[in-house]
Amino acid sequence: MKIKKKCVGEQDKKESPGSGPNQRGMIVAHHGIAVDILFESGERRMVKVKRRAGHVVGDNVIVKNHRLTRLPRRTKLCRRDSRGSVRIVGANLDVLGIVVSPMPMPTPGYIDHAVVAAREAELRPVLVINKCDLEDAQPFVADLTAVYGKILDIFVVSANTGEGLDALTLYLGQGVRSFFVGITGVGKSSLLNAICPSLDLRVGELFTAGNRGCNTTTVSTLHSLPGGGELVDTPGFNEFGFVDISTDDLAGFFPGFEAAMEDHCHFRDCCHRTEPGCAVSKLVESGGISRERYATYLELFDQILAGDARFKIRR
Ligand SMILES: Nc1nc2c(ncn2[C@@H]2O[C@H](COP(=O)(O)OP(=O)(O)OP(=O)(O)O)[C@@H](O)[C@H]2O)c(=O)[nH]1
Ligand SMILES: [Mg+2]
Repeated sequence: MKIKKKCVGEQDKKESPGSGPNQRGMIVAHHGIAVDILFESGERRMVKVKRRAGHVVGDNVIVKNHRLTRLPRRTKLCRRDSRGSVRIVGANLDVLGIVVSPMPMPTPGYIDHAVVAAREAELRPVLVINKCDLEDAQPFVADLTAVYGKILDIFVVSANTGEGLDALTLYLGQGVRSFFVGITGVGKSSLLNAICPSLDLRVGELFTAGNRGCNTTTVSTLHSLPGGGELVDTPGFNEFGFVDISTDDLAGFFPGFEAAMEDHCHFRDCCHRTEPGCAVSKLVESGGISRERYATYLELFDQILAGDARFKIRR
C-alpha cells in the first residue's frame, strides 16, 4: 500500500495527526524546509520546519498543533564540512556501515577516519565491501581483510549478484539502526534496494574508470528492513571533518592501535609521534601497522591540532 504524504505548516488548521493530542514519531527524511515523519500510528506525513532548526534523520519528535519538539538524542554522528561548520548527520544510531568498493576506491585514510568518527560517537563501525563481483575485487578484498580483519566485522557483498547479502541482512536486522556512509558511487543505495526489494531508490550511472561518481542520493532517508532493524541511506561524502575530538581520543580510537594502547608508552602523555619508548612506534617498526596508515594517523593528528586552533580563534 502506498502511503499518501501531505505537507502541513504551523498555520494549517485542518484536523490531521499532530493537530490534536501529542503525536510521537521519528524523522525519516529531511527536505530542508520540511521533515518527513513516520508517526507511531503508522501514518507518514511532512511537517514544515525552520531550515536551520537542526533536526536530522533518526530524531524522535513530538508534534502537537503542528509544532515539532525534538526529544533528547541517544547518539549522534557529526562531521565538520569543508567550510568548518559542524553538521549533525544522523541521530539515535547504533552501527556505522562504512561502504567501500574496488571502483570507485575509497579516498586514502577514508576507512580509518570513519572508524574514529564512529567510535567517538559510540557507534559500532563495520566494513561493507561492495561490488565483489567485479574482476579486480579479489586483491582489494584481500588487502582490506589483512588490515581490518581482526579489528572490524567485515561483509564482502555484491548488490548486483546478491552475494553476501544474507549475512549482512542478518547483522543489520538485530534490532539496530545502521547508517551507511561511503563516497559517491560505491553502491549504498543499490545495497538498500537489494536488501529491501520494495524500495526503489535512485542509483547512479554505471561506474566506469575516470568517472568520479555523481552524488545521485541527495537526501538521507531512513528505512525499516524486512528482516528487522533500520538502515539510513546517505548522500556520498568524501571525508568526516572531526568535531571536538581530542588527540588522545584519536589515538584511543585509531583502528590498529588497540594493542599498542594496552602496552602503554613510556610517557603517559605520549602523542605517538617522536617520543622515545612509544608503543605505537614499536608497532610500526615491527610491521604491526603499515607506515602508510601510521602516516594517516599523523595527518589526522595535525588536522585536529589545526582544527582546535581555528576553533579557539573563532571563540
Ligand atoms: N558491478 C557492480 N556494480 C554495482 C554494485 N552495486 C552498485 N553498483 C553500481 O554502482 C553505481 C553506483 O551505485 P549507487 O547505488 O547509486 O551508489 P551510491 O553509493 O548510492 O552513490 P551516491 O548516492 O552518489 O552516494 C550504479 O551504476 C550501480 O549499478 C555491485 O554490487 N556490483
Ligand atoms: Mg545513493
